[in-house]
Amino acid sequence: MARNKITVVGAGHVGATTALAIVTNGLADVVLTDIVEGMPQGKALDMMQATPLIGHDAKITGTNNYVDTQGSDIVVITAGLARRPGMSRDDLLFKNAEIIGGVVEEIVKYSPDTIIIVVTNPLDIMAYLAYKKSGFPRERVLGMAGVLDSARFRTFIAMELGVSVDNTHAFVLGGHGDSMVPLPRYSTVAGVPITELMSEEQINRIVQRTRQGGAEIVNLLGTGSAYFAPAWSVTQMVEAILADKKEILPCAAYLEGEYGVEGAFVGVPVMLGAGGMEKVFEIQLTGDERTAFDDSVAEVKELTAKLDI
Ligand code: TXD
Repeated sequence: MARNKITVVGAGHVGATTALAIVTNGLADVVLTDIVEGMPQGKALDMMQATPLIGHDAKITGTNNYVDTQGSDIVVITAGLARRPGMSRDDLLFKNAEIIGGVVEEIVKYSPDTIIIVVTNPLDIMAYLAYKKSGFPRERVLGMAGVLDSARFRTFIAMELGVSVDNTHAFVLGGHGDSMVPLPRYSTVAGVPITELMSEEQINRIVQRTRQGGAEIVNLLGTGSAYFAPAWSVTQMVEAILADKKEILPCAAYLEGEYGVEGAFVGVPVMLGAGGMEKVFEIQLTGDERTAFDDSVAEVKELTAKLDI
């Protein structure tokens, strides 16, 4: 049986770590591509040499040429710039939009049937751009953010209550970043909502820390942003798709009326299977949750409108 093939575009922190996570979990062969010459080849070779120790026979290829990405089952896009001093959020938006536009064109040429998972920030807008540029049905374009935000929330719940992360489940909606909407009422420990296990003060504190999860790490690192948890988050989505798990995970998806949203990428729970985003899973929101969600959607739409797509 032929092994699955996954391309990771951008061999930087998140891209290379994602490649390693995919191989570590024995999910697929990986093609790692970047504009920098030699670097993806070097990282791929280093990872190949780890496979005897990892115990999986994956083939990892580093390249600067999209020909090598041909026929990928899934393409993960992590290419882009991080914000530098003096660069506004809008500067970053336009620069990364240019990069994603070019990448998607190449991807579509060599893998017309692939499923795209966008990681590059600003996430919801880059996912929207990839969707429009690719011309793919919405099932085959997803953004990764909610799995990471939920993992952060789960970690903080486990730390706060001193329980296993295995017992935690977290629900996060909305756009990626400050406007995300963690839902404590649907976040549980061994099936019990955290609203029954923690005080309001405790919940507010960890909700706030989850919202600021990315920034907290950026500040500590000094340069660059988080990549271990992001890489494993992508890998969970990859696994759900390859194994046709029908797993419900929070992802950025293109909404066509669900949650009252028409024509925008927003983080919602979706069912992931062999077809990609097979279904949007709708849940009832209370008044406050609805308002927070709508604010988040408005923020995403405002930023999307700045791009002439
Ligand atoms: O939750 C999430 N979605 C995120 C998003 C979590 C973590 C990181 N998030 C975003 O992912 C972050 O804000 C960035 O926009 C991307 C990638 O983050 P990473 O930390 O991996 O950045 P690096 O290390 O700078 O790597 C980016 C690589 C680098 O090697 C560049 O040479 C390459 O992208 N790059 C390109 N590759 C291919 N093609 C083009 N055009 C290109 N341009 C740059």
